[in-house]
Amino acid sequence: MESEGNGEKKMSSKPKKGSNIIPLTGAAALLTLAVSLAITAINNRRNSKKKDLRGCNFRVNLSASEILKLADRIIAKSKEVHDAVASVPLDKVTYKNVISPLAELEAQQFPLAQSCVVPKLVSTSDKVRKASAEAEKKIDAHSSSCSKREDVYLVVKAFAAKGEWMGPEARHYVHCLIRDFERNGLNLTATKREEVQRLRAQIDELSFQYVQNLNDDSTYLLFRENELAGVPTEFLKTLEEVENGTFKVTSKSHHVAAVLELCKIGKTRRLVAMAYGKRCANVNLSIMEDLVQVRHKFARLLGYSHYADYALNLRMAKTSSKVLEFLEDLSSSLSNLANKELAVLKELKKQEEGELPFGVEDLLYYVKKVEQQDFDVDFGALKQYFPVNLVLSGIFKIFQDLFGLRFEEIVDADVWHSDVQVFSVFDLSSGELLGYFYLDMYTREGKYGQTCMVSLQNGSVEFSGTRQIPVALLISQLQKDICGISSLLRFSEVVSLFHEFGHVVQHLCNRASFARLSGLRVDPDFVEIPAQVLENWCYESFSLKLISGFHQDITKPIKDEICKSLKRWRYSFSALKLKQEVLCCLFDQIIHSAENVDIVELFKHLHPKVMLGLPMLEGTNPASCFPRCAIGYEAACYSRIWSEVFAADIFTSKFRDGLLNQYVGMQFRTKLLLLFTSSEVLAPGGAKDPIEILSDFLGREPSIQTFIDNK
Ligand SMILES: *[C@@H]1O[C@H](CO)[C@@H](O)[C@H](O)[C@H]1NC(C)=O
Ligand SMILES: *[C@@H]1O[C@H](CO)[C@@H](O)[C@H](O)[C@H]1NC(C)=O
Ligand SMILES: *[C@@H]1O[C@H](CO)[C@@H](O)[C@H](O)[C@H]1NC(C)=O
Ligand SMILES: *[C@@H]1O[C@H](CO)[C@@H](O)[C@H](O)[C@H]1NC(C)=O
Ligand SMILES: CC(=O)N[C@H]1CO[C@H](CO)[C@@H](O)[C@@H]1O
Ligand SMILES: [Zn+2]
Repeated sequence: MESEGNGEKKMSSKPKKGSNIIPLTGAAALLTLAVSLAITAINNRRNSKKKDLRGCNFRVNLSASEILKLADRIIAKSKEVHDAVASVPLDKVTYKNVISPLAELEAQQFPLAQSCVVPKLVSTSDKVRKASAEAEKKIDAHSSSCSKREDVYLVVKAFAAKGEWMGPEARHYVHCLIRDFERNGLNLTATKREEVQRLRAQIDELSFQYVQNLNDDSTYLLFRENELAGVPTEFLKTLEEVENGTFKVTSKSHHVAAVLELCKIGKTRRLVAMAYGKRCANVNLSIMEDLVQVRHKFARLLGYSHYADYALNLRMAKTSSKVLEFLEDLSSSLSNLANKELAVLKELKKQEEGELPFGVEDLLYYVKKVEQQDFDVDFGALKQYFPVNLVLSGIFKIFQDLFGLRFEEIVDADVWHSDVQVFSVFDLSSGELLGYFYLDMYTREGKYGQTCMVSLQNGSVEFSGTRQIPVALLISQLQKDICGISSLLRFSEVVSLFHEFGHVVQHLCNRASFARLSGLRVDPDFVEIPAQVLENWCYESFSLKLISGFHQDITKPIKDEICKSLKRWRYSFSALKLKQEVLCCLFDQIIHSAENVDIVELFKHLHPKVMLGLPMLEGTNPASCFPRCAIGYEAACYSRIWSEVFAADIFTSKFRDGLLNQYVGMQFRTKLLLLFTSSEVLAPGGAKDPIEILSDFLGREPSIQTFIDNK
């Protein structure tokens, strides 16, 4: 075991070679993996002093006091560098005394800051997690104050005005620095800048209040058992029994979903859907109205015509009219199919409930019913085909083959929990070390509850030419093996592992010179595309077989019929589901790009138009309970569908007929994963338009048609 403290550690030489578990699948892979795990275990016991990873500045398993000390050091160093840059006389600015110190500071401090912040997500110690959260607050407050430093802004601006020659990547970096300062109002007069800060604070307060109201919502309805007919008894048992025979159905989404999907009584579904759609109606509608007004004011002060322009300025979609056009195109392209889907549901309702009008409260229930009848996917039984080790080695194989990579486990690396594994990633042909990733797969107490990829270090190149390699961490929530039986993954977990692995590979294949432009900090409309493309491997028989095997006899992969059903299930009623999503995105885009929209009337008007004539449930208004639009995705709700459409186009036209086609994979790796990050894809004037890069890869303009045809 690791002894105490690992504050300053010397760099080790080469990481020790681990066993290469990758190119095998099925039984062989599992065997190799078992061997490799055994080696890990032995090594863990043998090595009392573990090695640091060469070139990785992320520090593992710091104690609470080390974290707080390190945070203070980070802040002091950052202040020192910012002060030095700010003190450069405006007529003496050069790349070397202004830009490189800032770029190198960011690159070097990021892994150290992550060493303080990441323990909040993964540490086993309560004390450490608390210290980590405290450190994060301090570091965030400091970064925020740096992004408002006028003295630094003026120096950077003076440098840009001087026009010293720079490569396209550096020029893009300087452009981003200035843009970020100006998005904070630094090119405005002092009074206006204060106004910007005041409005920013008001926006934060209002959106916080909106979400807080939703979280605090404690409305509920009471139903007798017969009124809840259809919901499973196990679910009923979880409900609070208020008086004898009446059960409390709250407006929490798991309660609502269970009733809307399973309850046979139309009236109950209707009541629940109404209560759900009315949450916080009084207070949040007016908060939303205020929020939109303040956002427009904020954007206008900064020189934008409305908030959507401000938000979209950083994104691939660029303008609100483009987003609206995209959403409207998509909605009308989906109408035929959605109408067919709706007809099926209406017919079923007629059979079950007679001539009652079909309403939005019936959608989930009848969709579920058809899915139960038509698809023989038993998700409980499906798990038996996804033992964790097999899935993992299959994923490794696919990613390595496709992208020309080699993963190698480092068995004696320092980690924060004995379950955590570390891998080196090499370029297959050159043997160059590209980076590392940590896998922290299993749930445990106190660990962060989402599956995600976290960057621990971003790729960059220093002025001196030294390259810093990227390091990633994948956190997931799998159940650990019980009594030596390999844990089994739900299908949704398989898909989400694939997705997050897509982010890991995207991060590691990065060749950016600037930490700020590296990793996943590309255009937010683009960032999900690679991971969404890769999710498709979970629905093709060929690749599904590489990642599956019956747990008691892993030579038996999943059956073809099941693969086919999974694919059909993926697209079942997808046009209707997507229409609902488009509806919300339209609302979000319209209110953030137009003046004085009546948000109550807007939904009433849009609903039947998008949802094939189905009216909104009376008294409800989605605008009062639409958190994405209040915080985080305002004016950008469309982004998820946007990237899905492009992902579908890329997969279908490039990969579907060659799931392990390394030629296409390498093109994908060098063209798309490097978006914005290598001079190859940067035009002389700065960043190339992502649409151009996509068109270049596809050999034509990207289109929504493939996405529609897949349905
Ligand atoms: C149960 O409900 C019935 C009718 O609603 C009522 O008459 C009876 O008193 C209740 N019993 C108890 C123990 O609350
Ligand atoms: C400040 O910068 C923004 C964005 O670069 C620009 O639109 C705006 O016109 C500038 N305002 C002033 C007063 O220069
Ligand atoms: C992490 O550090 C703590 C003490 O700070 C130590 O008890 C623990 O064993 C370390 N964990 C690992 C996996 O090295
Ligand atoms: C490094 O990448 C991460 C994730 O992609 C990003 O959040 C972070 O801001 C980047 N670091 C720097 C210094 O820009
Ligand atoms: C005025 C009003 O309707 N306030 C409500 C806001 O939302 C919370 C949570 O639903 C309710 O508790 C308030 O009554
Ligand atoms: Zn993602």
